[in-house]
Amino acid sequence: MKRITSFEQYEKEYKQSVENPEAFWAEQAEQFTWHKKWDKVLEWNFDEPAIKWFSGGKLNITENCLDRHLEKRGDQIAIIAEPNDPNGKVRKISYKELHTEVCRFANVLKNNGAKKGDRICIYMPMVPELAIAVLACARIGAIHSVVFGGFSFKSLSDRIHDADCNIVITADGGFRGAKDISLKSTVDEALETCPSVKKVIVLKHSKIEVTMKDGRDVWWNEEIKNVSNNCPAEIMDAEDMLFILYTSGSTGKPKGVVHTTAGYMIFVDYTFRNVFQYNDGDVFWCTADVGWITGHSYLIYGPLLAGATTLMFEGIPTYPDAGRFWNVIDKHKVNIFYTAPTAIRSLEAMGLDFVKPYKLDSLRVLGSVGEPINEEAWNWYNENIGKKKCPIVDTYWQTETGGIMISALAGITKTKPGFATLPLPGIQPVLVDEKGNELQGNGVDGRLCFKFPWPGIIRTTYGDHKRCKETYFDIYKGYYFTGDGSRRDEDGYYRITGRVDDVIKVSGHLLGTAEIENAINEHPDIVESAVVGFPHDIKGWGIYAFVICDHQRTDTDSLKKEIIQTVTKFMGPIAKPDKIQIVKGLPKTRSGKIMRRILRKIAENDLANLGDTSTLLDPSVVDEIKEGVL
Ligand code: 7RM
Repeated sequence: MKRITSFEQYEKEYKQSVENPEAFWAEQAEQFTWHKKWDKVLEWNFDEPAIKWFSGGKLNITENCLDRHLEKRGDQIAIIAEPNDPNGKVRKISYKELHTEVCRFANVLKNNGAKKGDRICIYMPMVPELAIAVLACARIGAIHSVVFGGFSFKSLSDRIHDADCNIVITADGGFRGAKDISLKSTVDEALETCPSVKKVIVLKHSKIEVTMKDGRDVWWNEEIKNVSNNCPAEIMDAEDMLFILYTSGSTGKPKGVVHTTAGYMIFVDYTFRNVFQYNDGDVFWCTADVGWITGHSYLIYGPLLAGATTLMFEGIPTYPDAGRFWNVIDKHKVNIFYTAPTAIRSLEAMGLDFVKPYKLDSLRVLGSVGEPINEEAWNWYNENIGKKKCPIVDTYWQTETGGIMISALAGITKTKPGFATLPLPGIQPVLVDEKGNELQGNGVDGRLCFKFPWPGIIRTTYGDHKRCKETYFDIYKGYYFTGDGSRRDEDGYYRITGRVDDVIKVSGHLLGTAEIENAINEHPDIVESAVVGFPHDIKGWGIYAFVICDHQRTDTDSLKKEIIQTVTKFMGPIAKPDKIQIVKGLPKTRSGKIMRRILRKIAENDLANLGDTSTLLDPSVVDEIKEGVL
């Protein structure tokens, strides 16, 4: 398999990709199975936005993930599934078997009324059937919308509603550490307000009791018995939708990020092979949940397109103890390990005794994703996990970019702790000032944009193209805006400094502060709330909520507990506030806008630098909040 093997080659390829992007990406597209070749590599316009890659081309991504490999590596393991229980049964699924399972489940979907273009919601634990469900949707041209199993019924029903799904695929429940998580009952609750859903297909996986609704709910394990192994792939247009994945925004409800077939495929394949320097036979482990983009691109699609062996782990890093990741790496001889800084920091905090029992000598490459990796965590990862022999790739990208944008190529690009380093071939980053002027040269700080399309770029936000335009393409004319700040240092290396809008990365999960506020406001005694992030040693960012109560409740401890329960119930445990401060008023401008800048400073305990408060409607609220700061 072709890939970049030296820094000189990277520089050459980068130059070619900027001088002639169409020729560059067309060359990457050649290796795939196409039913019809494309007519035009790229048509684009960032104003609308309207972006088409490989238009006229016809293909199915699952033929490229599965059928294409059968001849050469049919018996090679495609998926290793490590269960939550370290003594449980490991499952190893070959490419041949995965192909058969995907075809069979695709037939189950058809038998249950699924058609090309339908939206199908997947709400499952981290088991191979989740990957099978995703691929089976793609096989028949249905659009998958995976919802993270940690989201609660309200987040689930909002997403099902927005995409107007007709089928939900779920399981009775799943295992996470010592806890059993029920999923089907959450689906039942969500579906009370989702009349579009006609069928629910339920995998029997845990021992959790479920109720099945007659005519609507069917068991996966029953349906799969009497179907054929054969399911021809639906032939898709290059720009047909492949999936929707919801991501939080700075306002309102999450947006359904839309990715299409050919561009996404080519981009995740190229970035997977080059960033991780994947060698034939390597075992690759991405610890992200498939409910997030990292799981889509680098647990399922990227590895399978490359014919790799991908590991799927159902459990958590601290069960049965904080050595579990390292245990799994030794057990399955993992060569490339890809995780998030928050996981590294939390395991570092548990101490080296959990690392020492393990050899970790199969490891060759380490990856990081999701948030800036601080120098201390980088060094700990390098010394104790990589034994100073494994290059660390700090990969910067987003749900909207489909795949990795700025990253070292393992062992090829010289790394620097805290820096994502350089753009991949085909990627043209720019930094702009607040007015949108491009900053030239090195040694500059600005807002990170991209000025030219790449094949994995977001095409639209489902059902609301205007929102896509306004969020990403209108803020700085002619550019795609990421929402992140970044430095470009003297060497031209990029260091991402974090979000410049009202979303926060909490333990690697992107959350909108407005979404959390809405969940808090579901509590009957809360009139208004304002949520901001504050720096947190392990989570990266913690959640600080300022809340106004509609009558004086003296039992503040129980009120705070109730608020946490409310957020867990409506959004999910990942959005639980770390700190809740009950206040009488919020700092608002005369036009009624909450001045979050001030609240952020208070939450960070930087009380001396609140800045100008004279434009506030009532500056005295700030003193009251300052006094009660937690
Ligand atoms: C892949 C993913 C996107 C946001 C993005 C950044 C932050 C991601 C890095 C990073 C610094 C990194 N998708 N981010 N990777 N910040 N260094 N290597 O995380 O849609 O969930 O989040 O994550 O703020 O805009 S995401």
